[in-house]
Amino acid sequence: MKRTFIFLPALLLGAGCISIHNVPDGVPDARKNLIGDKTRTYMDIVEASVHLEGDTIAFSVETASRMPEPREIGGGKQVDFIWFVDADRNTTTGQDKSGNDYNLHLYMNETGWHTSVYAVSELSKAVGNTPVQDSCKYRIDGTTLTLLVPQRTFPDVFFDWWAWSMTGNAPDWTPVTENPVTKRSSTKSKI
Ligand SMILES: [Ca+2]
Repeated sequence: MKRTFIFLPALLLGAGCISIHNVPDGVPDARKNLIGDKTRTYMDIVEASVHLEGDTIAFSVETASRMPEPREIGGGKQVDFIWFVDADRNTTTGQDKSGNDYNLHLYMNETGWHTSVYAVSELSKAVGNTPVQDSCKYRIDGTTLTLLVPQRTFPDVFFDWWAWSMTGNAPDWTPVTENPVTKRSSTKSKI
């Protein structure tokens, strides 16, 4: 945590912004790369980014088209946008071989938008600051979807991350559709 207090003020002064990730305008992702139902262009991630906003970390994706309204999507359907965080940037620790310690879900079904933060590794479970279901803020701004997770959730602001969209939590809505995971990025490489 010590590095946090050294580097963030420098960023604020030097850049005039609070971006903490390696590409200020985000990590691009291929357009029209959905697997499954390619007409669900609202799931097609074209850019992903992570920024610090006050005492929260903002996880965003931009999609190829606007998400439908919850009432339009109908019963039995659900779209999850998920950001994975490898908190110790070590692929040998985590939920699986990608090294993810946290899975951050912003998802929509017929009841509306919801948030879930999962601590999925021994490391993240030991931190113990995991937000409870639906306690995180979020923004739906046109084709930009943002999940705001308290910074205290994570042991450090420096971590690896990548994003995914999928309908795997609505398996009866066929075909199950996904935007394959975006390129792995790091909030540290710029610093
Ligand atoms: Ca895409």
